[in-house]
Amino acid sequence: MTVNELKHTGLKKWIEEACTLMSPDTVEVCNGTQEEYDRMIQITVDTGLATPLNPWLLPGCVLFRSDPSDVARVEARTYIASQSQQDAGPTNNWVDPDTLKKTMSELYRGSMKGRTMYVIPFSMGPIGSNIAKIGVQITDSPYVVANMHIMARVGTKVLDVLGADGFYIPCFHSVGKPLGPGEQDNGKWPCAPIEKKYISHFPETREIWSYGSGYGGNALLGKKCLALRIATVLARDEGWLAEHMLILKITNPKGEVKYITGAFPSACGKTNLAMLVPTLSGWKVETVGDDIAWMKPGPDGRLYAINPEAGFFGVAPGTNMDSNRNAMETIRRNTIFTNVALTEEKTVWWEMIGYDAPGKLIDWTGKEWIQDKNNKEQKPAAHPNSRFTGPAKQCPAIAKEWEDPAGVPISAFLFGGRRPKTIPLVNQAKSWIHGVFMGSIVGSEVTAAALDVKAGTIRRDPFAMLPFCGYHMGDYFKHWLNIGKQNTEKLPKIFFVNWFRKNAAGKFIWPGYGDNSRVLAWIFDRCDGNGKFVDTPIGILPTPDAIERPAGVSETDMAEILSVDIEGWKAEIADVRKNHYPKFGDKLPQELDDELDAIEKRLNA
Ligand code: O2Y
Ligand code: MN
Repeated sequence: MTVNELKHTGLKKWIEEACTLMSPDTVEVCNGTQEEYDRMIQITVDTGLATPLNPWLLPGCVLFRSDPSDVARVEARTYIASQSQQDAGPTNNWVDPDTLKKTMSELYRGSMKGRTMYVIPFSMGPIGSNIAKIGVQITDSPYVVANMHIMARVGTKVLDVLGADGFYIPCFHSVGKPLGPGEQDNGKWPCAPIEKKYISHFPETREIWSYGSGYGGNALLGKKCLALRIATVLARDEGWLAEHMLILKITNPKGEVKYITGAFPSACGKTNLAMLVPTLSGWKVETVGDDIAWMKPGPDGRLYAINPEAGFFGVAPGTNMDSNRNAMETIRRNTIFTNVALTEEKTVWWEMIGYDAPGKLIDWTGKEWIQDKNNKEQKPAAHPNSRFTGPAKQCPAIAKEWEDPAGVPISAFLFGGRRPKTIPLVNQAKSWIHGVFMGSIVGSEVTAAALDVKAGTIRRDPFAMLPFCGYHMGDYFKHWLNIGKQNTEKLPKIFFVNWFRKNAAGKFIWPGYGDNSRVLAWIFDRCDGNGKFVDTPIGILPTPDAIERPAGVSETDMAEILSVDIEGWKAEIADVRKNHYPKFGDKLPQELDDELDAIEKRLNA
């Protein structure tokens, strides 16, 4: 389809204006077909950006190596350009929207010279779902087009739903590397230097402008930019929730089903939990989503969740047959790998894949790499943020409801972090406000490796949304409290979990992974008011015998991870009061301050 053939006049005008500004050689409206995907991959192979992998061992898979300056989301270059700085809040970078648009327009001027502008109509969520939203991304990166094919629903069928005047979120993207006459990428990943990268969000006008990066969350604009930062603003205004949460389907031995969602900061094993293989006999756990959940009240007053994405953009290092068998099975075919190592057999390898490097490798920088296990200083072969982009429908554990346009009814929310001390294995909130309090104090203990803060400090990441909330976080807490005022008896129950408690010897007490199903079973039962519990000053905890112990966890261990550490909690309350809540100023809801006081009072009783 050509731009002229588009039915949506607003969309046509927007594309024409973008063309005038960015001067691409040609424009192509993406149709979302397999032919188009294959052609995008072929273009990147022909320009030396992609290496096709072994068609017998990894059919339909390719490997990309990005520029060393373009390997992750860049929070320092990510902006919420609301009209007033106060609306962006203390946790976001803010620039005046007019100033930012002026700066970025100059960068976009001529930025697509020598390249094709691809117009990608995409749906976040099953096409036509009343929870889904449509975006249109223009980009000059065939790598981005191919990734968007996997991560979202793209093409003509989206334009059909959009019609002649439907609402869409316009998303500009350019890698910021125009080509001269006859020039080609020639194997060099195109991007702009860090000081010219901008990942910008205009919440009032619901626009996204991204410039200078071709990688991940900076460039696949449906994901963090639309499905979280812009969606949080839409959700606030329209009365729903856009959250950084996995979605699980759990079936108990009686065949009863519940759906739960969970928010965890990075490096807490969220993807592994999303694809967990239970060790508890008779229980089944299936995946609905691994990263983002959009939840709206349904006609029966319950919250219904969809996974707005269609693929997984997962971290490769650490993924193996023990940590995440389902992810490993998902990425055996039709997968894009970025910044992992290449083997001589043209397969992929990364640190902690479960076996030693099979001979000589090419590392993520394109250099020869031979594993030297005696050299503790050896640089990794795969970048620590190397990724796979794989279709969710290929996951062996994908739930049959994962594309249900109505969504799935949610029974529980989980919040968690990496907390070696104080926080018990699982703790149910006494009330919705108590649960919002739990979400607001989520965080992980900083390890000795992080040099900018004292080891032992808790790096707070409220609701695991710190880099993803498109407005003032204090107002976001208020929005959560408001959601709790509707249909109170139908609200999901809220739980704080912690798989990372350590003993006096510094060893993890709980084995995690598939054994987390034992905790999920208690949570499942609590949603129906069942499960053995004890009411404590910090929340509702399982009795020590309520959760079936996995191998290697003694009765004493269980008692330890389910104990209430009164002094630890007093210190936690003091830390939240002194170092965390003041950041939100007078936008911190009074209810959360009151909750802090109430817990403290119970601890002192
Ligand atoms: O580094 C990136 O661009 C990707 S970040 C990411 C990718 C998938 C899921 N979650 C995240 C995240 O940062 O939360
Ligand atoms: Mn994420």
